Amino acid sequence: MDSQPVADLEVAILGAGMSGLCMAIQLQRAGIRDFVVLEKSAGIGGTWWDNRYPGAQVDVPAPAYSFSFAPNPHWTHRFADAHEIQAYQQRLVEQHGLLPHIRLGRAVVEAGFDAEAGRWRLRLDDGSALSARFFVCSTGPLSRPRWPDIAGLAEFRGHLLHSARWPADADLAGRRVGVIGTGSSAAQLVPAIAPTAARLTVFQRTPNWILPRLDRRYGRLDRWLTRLPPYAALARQAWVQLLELGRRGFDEGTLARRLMTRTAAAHLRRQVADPALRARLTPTYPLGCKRIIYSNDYYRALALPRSGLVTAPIQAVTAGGVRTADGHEHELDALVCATGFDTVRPLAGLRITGLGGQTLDQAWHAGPSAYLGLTVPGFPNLFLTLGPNTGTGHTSTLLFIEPQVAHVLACMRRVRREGRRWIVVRADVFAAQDAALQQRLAGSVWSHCSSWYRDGNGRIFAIWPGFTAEYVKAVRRPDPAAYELG
Ligand code: N01
Repeated sequence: MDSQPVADLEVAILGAGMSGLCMAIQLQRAGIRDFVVLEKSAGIGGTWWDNRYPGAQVDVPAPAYSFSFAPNPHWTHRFADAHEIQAYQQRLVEQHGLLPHIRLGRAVVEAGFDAEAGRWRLRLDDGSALSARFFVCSTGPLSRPRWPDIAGLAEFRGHLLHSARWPADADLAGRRVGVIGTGSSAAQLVPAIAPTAARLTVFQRTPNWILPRLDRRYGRLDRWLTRLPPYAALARQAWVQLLELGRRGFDEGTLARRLMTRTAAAHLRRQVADPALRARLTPTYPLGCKRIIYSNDYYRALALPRSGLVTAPIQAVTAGGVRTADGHEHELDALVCATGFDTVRPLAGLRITGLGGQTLDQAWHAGPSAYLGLTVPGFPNLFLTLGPNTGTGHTSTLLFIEPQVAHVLACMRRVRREGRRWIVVRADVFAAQDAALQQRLAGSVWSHCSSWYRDGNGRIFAIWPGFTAEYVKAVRRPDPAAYELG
């Protein structure tokens, strides 16, 4: 790939994950070929490049985890694994001729808006610079691993790993392994490593709600049918509608909620025979508050003879393992931190300066927020995909990406068509939308526990509270009155 610094471009995209690739494809379709995709990792895929721990899979059905314009006849299961998804992304890159636009292993360290020229000026970690009229940050909320704030972590002499930075050569077979965390990542990697570990100890701070995973293998017929565009579109749409019904499960008093809670309780009863273990695995917060886990083998992995669940709080990590508050020393050869992501500071490490010298960190002093998750007052020609409050707990994130990209393109077209230098969201429009959103989130299911959806003050900054259709309608075509041009 080209290692020369590029100069003046129309668009710079940060991140070669799902949303960055979608942006690049749609730019090309719109006839805008003067763009670059800057990716800090050594490969394509974003979260699917980074999260390659054993057992990594998506938890929405694959037909809905494909773009509407790119059905994938290669899925082998309803729930695709990380390798298949990364291969899908790689194929998108090849089919759409994106390779010449992608610069791997390049991180942007500084981005400043030059209001006079109407351009973003970017500085990269290799010292090179470029400018682009539009800057699209497609880094998503789950790109920066969060290490646990536990005393002594640096003292550990065994193999220390994070689920989101899994080394390809990690081999935990025959080792005494500890796993900190019980979220989606842990629920997938624990069953994958439990059968071969000498001993597996899971350190649980909070139990989670787990629903069965209704997986199935896709056979030759499925794959043949998916090559027929009407079938692929129908199958995708059927899943989209079914998943949308699940959104009701997050509302108090609904039938969907009762069904989901009962199913999760029955799943636990069926899979865990020991009442004492079952009690320790029973959540004390309402279903849906944290991300729901879909697994058929997590509970079973915990019940294996060489597995153990520790619920005593961790006091410290020591050179030889983990010490818990009950005074127990758990000796370990490897310690896996499945402790999630720094979602509160999604663009930390990159200084973004908008109008009047204001940095994005300053604008976000009370936490990340953006108009419909996409644009920030004071930051012209800057767009976020999968930005604040566009996460979803019930459906495919790709359903949010496509309308976001359509919105961004419409804004770009408007600037070009009207011969202007920049476009920026009106501060009053943003403030009104954000206030309404926060009002709606207050008292919602997500306000009843701590999770990566909330910051330290309890503000819910990551999740979209409504149905997908509502978001799509609000976003697909930008309201011209919401924006100012300069
Ligand atoms: O991270 P998490 P994740 N001491 O933040 C615990 C997506 N995803 O990587 O709940 C002890 O959910 C923490 O405990 P608690 C998906 O959106 C999707 O698992 O804070 N424990 C928790 O148990 C998901 O929601 C898939 O009490 C500590 C865990 O670490 C998101 O990524 C697969 C601790 C962190 O859970 C994040 O999931 C994987 C400490 N100091 C991920 N600090 C799919 O299937 C943290 N914990 C698509």
